[in-house]
Amino acid sequence: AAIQHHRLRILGIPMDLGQQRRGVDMGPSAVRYAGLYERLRGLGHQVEDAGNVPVPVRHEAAVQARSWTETPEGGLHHLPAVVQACQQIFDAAQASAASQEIPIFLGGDHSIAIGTVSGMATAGPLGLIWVDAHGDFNTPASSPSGNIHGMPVAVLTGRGHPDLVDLGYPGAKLLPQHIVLVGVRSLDPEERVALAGSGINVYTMRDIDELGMATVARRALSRLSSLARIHVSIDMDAIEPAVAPGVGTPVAGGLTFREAHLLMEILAESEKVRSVDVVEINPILDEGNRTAELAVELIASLLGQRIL
Ligand code: EXY
Ligand code: MN
Ligand code: MN
Ligand code: MN
Repeated sequence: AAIQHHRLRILGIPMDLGQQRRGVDMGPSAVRYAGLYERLRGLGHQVEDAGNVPVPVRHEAAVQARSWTETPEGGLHHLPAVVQACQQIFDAAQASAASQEIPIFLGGDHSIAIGTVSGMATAGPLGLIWVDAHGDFNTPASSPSGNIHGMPVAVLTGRGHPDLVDLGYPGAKLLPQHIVLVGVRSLDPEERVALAGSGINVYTMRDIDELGMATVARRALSRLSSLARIHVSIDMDAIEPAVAPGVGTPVAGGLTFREAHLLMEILAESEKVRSVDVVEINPILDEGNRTAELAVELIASLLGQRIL
């Protein structure tokens, strides 16, 4: 079948407050420099780069004055600043959800997905495919770090700090059976127990090793077969760190280059992809700009690029 052309909106979110390392706020620039706009235009899509959503800077005076840095509130680092930024992200995503366009959200750390997914969920039932080495299913009680980027999947199902859970509108944004995790290989002890009992569909690296990515990708889609709209959240640490070294929390044993592309290609064929996050790229830790360059190729595969 011929490639479907869409209106695409690129939105940068230079968020680094959901974790401790510096540099992930440069992710949007890295992906832009890697040629995202041109690549998507080249596929025939109509593309608009809408610039960046404002995110408080770590050492900004206002952030300091309101103790938005250094002091975890209720154990969560930078909670008020993350909530403020996610509210703006929510507003932008909600506007996109109400239009015909497909937004491409460039993180930033994975805490941005609290805003992107919540905003996209305002337009009706939404399936979520979360591609990640991690479960991102911690709560303030289970988190070993207090880092909000380890919590967004829990938050979206209604578990966690109320300021995060009630972002945009009160309560859970997604049903657990409408969430699929792919690429998982690093869970904290309590996170693991909670995830196993949650009803979320989890495909670990072992599942991918045993079944192959084609089967995993098709099963993931069949789990979401009742839904017409899917959000794909790509944490670049899902990919093998030798292939995607520019991430803050690398874990060995990740997706190969082709496994990652095959997943995108099969998801593209569903013609249900309504929105995309690409997160956790840290250019300071990268070799050249190869992780952002890979991200551009994966987004292209997700939006219709094919080999033949
Ligand atoms: N599970 C760990 C924590 O909660 O601190 C590490 C989380 C890393 C989250 C990343 C980016 O997907
Ligand atoms: Mn993540
Ligand atoms: Mn991760
Ligand atoms: Mn493998």
